[in-house]
Amino acid sequence: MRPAPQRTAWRAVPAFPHPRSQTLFGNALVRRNSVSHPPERVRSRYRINNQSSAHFITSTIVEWLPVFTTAACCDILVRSLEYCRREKGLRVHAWVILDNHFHAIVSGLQLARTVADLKKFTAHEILGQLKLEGRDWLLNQLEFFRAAHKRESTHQVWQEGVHPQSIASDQMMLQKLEYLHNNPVKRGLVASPEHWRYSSAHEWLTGAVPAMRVDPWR
Ligand code: NI
Repeated sequence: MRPAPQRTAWRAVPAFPHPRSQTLFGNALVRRNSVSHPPERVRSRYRINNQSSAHFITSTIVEWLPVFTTAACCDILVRSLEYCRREKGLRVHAWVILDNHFHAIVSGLQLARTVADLKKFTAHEILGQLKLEGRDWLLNQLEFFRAAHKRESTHQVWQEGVHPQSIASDQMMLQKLEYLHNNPVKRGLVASPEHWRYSSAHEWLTGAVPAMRVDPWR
């Protein structure tokens, strides 16, 4: 059932621009898709109800296990996002991969379905890559923590759900961009968001902040 439109007398936050309009965030042109689709059935506490709006999503490895510690594992996720963009109409507005989870701001038709497929596909690919890398401890953990109802596979890579949050305004978009791109900084891995290879920060920010200034030569 479609939720009834909220009746508010006024809004503190300006609404997202008209469906046909485009908004510039940093260097990226963000457009809201005006076509609406019925909600997808997904097994999650949260649901993507409004298929046409951009969503902030988070997907986490079971038990927060550190899977994305090699470039090959990160590249599986990047390639899969690119595939969904090319073949499934997914729009990726921002993304970041950390060792045990990733965040993205995405939009597009059939969003819930596309993201579910992406998780399923990357889980399979990641297991193959972990075997190739001989990461047996990790594989054993992914096997041990497989949910009991997941009978179709021997391992579980991703936790269920993506905790989607609909981006309701430009202000919320900027807040989520800030949060997303600052993940590696908060962990102390890089001095500035754009130093992290596996994120879209370099597309949004100009000017790097070095961890330490060096002395001039000569
Ligand atoms: Ni995070």
